[in-house]
Amino acid sequence: MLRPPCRCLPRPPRRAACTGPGRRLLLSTPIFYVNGPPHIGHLYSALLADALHRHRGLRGAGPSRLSTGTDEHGLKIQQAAAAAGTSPLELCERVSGLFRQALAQAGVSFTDFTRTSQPRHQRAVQRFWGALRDGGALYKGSYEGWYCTPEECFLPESQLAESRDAQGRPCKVSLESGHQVHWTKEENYMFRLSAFRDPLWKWLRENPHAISPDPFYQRVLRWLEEDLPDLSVSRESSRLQWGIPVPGDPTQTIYVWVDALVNYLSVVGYPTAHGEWWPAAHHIVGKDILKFHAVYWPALLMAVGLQPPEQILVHSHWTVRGQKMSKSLGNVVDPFSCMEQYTVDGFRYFLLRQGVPERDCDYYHEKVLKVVNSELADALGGLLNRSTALSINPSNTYPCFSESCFPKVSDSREATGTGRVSAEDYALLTSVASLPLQVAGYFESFQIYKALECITLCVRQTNSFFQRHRPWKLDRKDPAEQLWLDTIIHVTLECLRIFGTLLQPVIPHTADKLLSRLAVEPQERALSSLTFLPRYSGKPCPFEGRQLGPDTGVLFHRLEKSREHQRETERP
Ligand code: ME8
Repeated sequence: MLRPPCRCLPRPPRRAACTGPGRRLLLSTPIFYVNGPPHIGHLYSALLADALHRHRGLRGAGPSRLSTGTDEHGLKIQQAAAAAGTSPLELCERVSGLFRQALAQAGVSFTDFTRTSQPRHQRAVQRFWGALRDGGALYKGSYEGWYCTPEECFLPESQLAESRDAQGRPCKVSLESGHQVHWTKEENYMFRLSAFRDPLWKWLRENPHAISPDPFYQRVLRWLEEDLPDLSVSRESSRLQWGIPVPGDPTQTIYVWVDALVNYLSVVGYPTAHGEWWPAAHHIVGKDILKFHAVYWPALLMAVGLQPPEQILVHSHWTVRGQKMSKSLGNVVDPFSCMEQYTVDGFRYFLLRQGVPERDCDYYHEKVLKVVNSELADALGGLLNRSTALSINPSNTYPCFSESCFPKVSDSREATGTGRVSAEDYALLTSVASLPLQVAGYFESFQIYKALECITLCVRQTNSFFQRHRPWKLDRKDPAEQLWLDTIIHVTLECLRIFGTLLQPVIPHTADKLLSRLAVEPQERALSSLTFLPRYSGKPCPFEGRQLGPDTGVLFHRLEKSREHQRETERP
């Protein structure tokens, strides 16, 4: 292929405009293809972003936005519409609406929903293209190779395998996705990706946390050691009509991945207003689209003189009973029915508690029931229920803490044999007091599942504390016993207040119910002002003596086995 000389590449990226405390942050999910309805994998990406967004809000960490949306152009959508006997526009309207509805129903706190068919986005893409062209990053060349339409990219031989098509004829398929590829030869615009190997390498070496978790960072470094050929960034309009035309050349349509990636800029007002937000962007993406985000996108940005995004947070995939989710296997899990079956918070909790970004995670019905019932219904709900029971707290108020019952010690290891309080009780205080920082650290390092694991451990510890002291056995007529009883309840409610506050980004409805029951006002639910058990340190507690909230109902109802699964297990 003929490569005309490069005019002025690469350009040094501009300095970050938005660093420092209270700074802005753009969180994003991928924009999803509309060739099929949403599934739980899409929801998982959005929930990770949502939990980070909500946690940031509770920390008062500065203005942030959460962008999501739908990727509506390309051959894949054009073909899906033709197969469905509808127009691409009709297909996009319908399926984009489903994505929006699923995310809204799941409580995803998105501030922006981009559709690549929107004129605002299309203008931004054309301007971006103009900047690439003006910077000398594009040239026209004849390109040929194996194109995989479901992945919307050309694949090198090393990523192909031999297979057979539906008619039994030999064909080539993508190693990664198993989809058939087709030999394509076209006149295309090419992007000088090869010129960006060194700048990309430098960027990654200087920013070891730019791609997280680390195994994905290492993967990208390995890619940069391999061949990095130039990238075809347009398709002939005769083949691909459903897309954004190349400015000044109607015979070509802009490659759908360039179109889609620019959504992260168009959403913050590129080409005029993006400076307020860019490059303070954290992209949450699945491992399947890592190369597009960690290699192509930063290179494209550098080519127009912009900085790469601050972070790319990568997660692995959900499988279903050990199998990859796929239309052909008929095992794609519908998020609407999961939310109905497990409740919104139940399903949010399951995905975020069991989803480990570094590795694929498996979904199946019994596992959801087990996790959600044991941790939300029994442990958390049971603790609230027991510690607010009218039989032990008939006044239904937040009881007082007595320093004499729970004397302060400077080191919890010294605390054996101090009256009724045991070393384990002091250990509980230490665990819960350090929980907010621990949880914040895990959110910061994109390990939300670990944050939830720590909270769960503390809930268990609190249950043991309550159980150990058997407050229901205490004699309320005896003033000394009453003081001790009140102290046990006070400590338990304080622990619950911390759990409820920390769980808000993950199970917002349940956390709201819990905090309302504890009479914690909305303005008292932020993480920045969260203080655990102030009375233990001799400080006043604003909750003492408050009337508890009126909703005495069950915090989280146990989930029942679905009828369908009931039948499955009953089969001989
Ligand atoms: O790739 N488990 O869109 P897409 C977890 N339009 N997450 C999964 C998943 C699974 N089994 N399957 C999909 C595209 N995902 C492009 C993106 S962005 C500029 C353009 C999630 O509809 C995961 O985040 O195929 C993955 O990266 C994304 O959905 C792909 O969605």
